[in-house]
Amino acid sequence: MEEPKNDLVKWGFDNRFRELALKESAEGLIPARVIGHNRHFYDVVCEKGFFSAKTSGSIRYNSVLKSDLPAVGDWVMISLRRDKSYICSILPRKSCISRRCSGNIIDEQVLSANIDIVFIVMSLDENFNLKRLQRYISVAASSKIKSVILLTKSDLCEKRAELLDEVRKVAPGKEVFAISSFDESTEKLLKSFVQHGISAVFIGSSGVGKSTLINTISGSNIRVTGEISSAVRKGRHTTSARELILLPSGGMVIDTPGMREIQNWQEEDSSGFEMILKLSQQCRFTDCRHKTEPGCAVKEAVENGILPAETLEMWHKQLEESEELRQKKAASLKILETRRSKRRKSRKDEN
Ligand SMILES: Nc1nc2c(ncn2[C@@H]2O[C@H](COP(=O)(O)OP(=O)(O)OP(=O)(O)O)[C@@H](O)[C@H]2O)c(=O)[nH]1
Ligand SMILES: [Mg+2]
Ligand SMILES: [Zn+2]
Repeated sequence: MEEPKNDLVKWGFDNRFRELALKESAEGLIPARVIGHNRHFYDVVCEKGFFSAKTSGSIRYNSVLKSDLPAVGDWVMISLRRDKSYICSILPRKSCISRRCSGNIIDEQVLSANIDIVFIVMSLDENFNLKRLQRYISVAASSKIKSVILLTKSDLCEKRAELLDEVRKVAPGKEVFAISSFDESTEKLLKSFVQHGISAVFIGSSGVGKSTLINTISGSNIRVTGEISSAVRKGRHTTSARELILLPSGGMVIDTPGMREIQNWQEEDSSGFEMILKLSQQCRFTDCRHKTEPGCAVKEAVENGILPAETLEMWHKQLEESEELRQKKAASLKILETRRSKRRKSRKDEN
């Protein structure tokens, strides 16, 4: 009797990926989704079940940026062998959330791939910070993925209506919810977004309640959260790896470790700053930078309390960073490409 096949559709395998996979399947490769990653192995799911796989030599040798390597959420083509499995190629991503790794060479790190919805999580306690929120919004927006803002720990907050208002100003048109992770209504709310075949990712600082929300939506304690380990007095438990989880009710969620800071990999994105763009049409000068120019409608809006000062501050910062990023990216790419060709050459010499 043939073994029952793992239905990849519930893992998000749609017609787009099916077509892409068909093109590559000639070499005996089969499609799989990366659902976890540790230092040496990738956990993948395919029609035949769950496996642990390594990247093939060609992926390793041909990657220039970190983003050329598989990430959680990626659809990949694997060769299944009895002893070892290899990831041989990555199917083109339909979307991804990336951040910039900085250092001397800047590089793109993909946090998760093939995502349909991003939950930006911020708690209504000391963690509340509009600038950080703006940053997350712009990261999600530049990846062209729908984002929803979840303000957690509303049970601990007395100024909830006030804070909600502030967030709405920073994120006009976005869906914003003030919730408590433990409320029954929260499960329903999350499920209304994460339906069959949909992949959602939770991002936000450490301790804001991402893993708790994942437990809530899955209706079980599959994730270890801060609370559980404080009970055994081992200090706060924080999530340490990205992992894609299939929900019993359908849909998938990715838990991510809290990030202290997220820096955008993409340059210049006006998403989240729509209000500034609109206002700037009324500035006296068409090239107004909204700094010291007279007749600036944007600065006026800040003075009148229509536009949060933080938003304008973030806009200026983003413009500066964009310019810097553009220059650094170009320089880094050169260095990385040189490295790659050297590596190729030494490999040829070896053979
Ligand atoms: N009062 C209250 N506490 C919450 C709520 N949501 C989460 N918590 C608590 O906040 C703490 C941290 O929650 P986690 O879910 O571990 O936070 P996290 O975002 O996954 O943190 P990292 O894994 O470090 O990124 C735990 O003690 C939770 O019980 C909430 O809505 N209200
Ligand atoms: Mg966590
Ligand atoms: Zn202006």
